[in-house]
Amino acid sequence: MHAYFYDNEEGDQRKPHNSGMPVSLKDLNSIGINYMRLGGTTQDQIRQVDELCRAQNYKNRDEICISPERLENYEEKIKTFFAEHIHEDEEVRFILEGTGYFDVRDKQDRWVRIAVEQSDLLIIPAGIYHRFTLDENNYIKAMRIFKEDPKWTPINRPEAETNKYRTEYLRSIGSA
Ligand code: KMT
Ligand code: NI
Repeated sequence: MHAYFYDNEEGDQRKPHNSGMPVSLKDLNSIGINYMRLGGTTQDQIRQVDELCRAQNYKNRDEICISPERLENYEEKIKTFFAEHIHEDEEVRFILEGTGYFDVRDKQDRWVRIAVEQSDLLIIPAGIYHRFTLDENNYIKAMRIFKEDPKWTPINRPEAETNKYRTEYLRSIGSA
């Protein structure tokens, strides 16, 4: 995982868009993002995921493979993933293969780009504005982990502005 401020240049979302200004894990933690890199073999990693799910009471999981060949309605889904949105539950992702970018808004509403790869486990809190894109490798396989039944529905900006999970999130990071 590495993170940096997005350059906000027009053009292909799959390009790095690296402004050259890094963002630390501590900065990410301060906006409620949790990150772990899991060690060992894939089997060891799955055991660690199981342990996390027990400890945090995450009850469901599935796997998603995103590539032009492997995902149905690819173009449409890619657009949905990249629309700025929140969820009413955490977005927990363990990267099994490939790479991609999660963009999250910081306290000053700047985009922070988080580049993820195999072995990265990212927890995006409920209520934070974010989006996802593949990078130029055009391939990622991730385990999606949910508390209960997946609360799939993305709530896009600006409808999310008055959502209570958004308000609670802002309070949790000391911004409201
Ligand atoms: C989401 O919710 O944005 C996704 O599931 C796609 C990213 S998972 C690598
Ligand atoms: Ni999302």
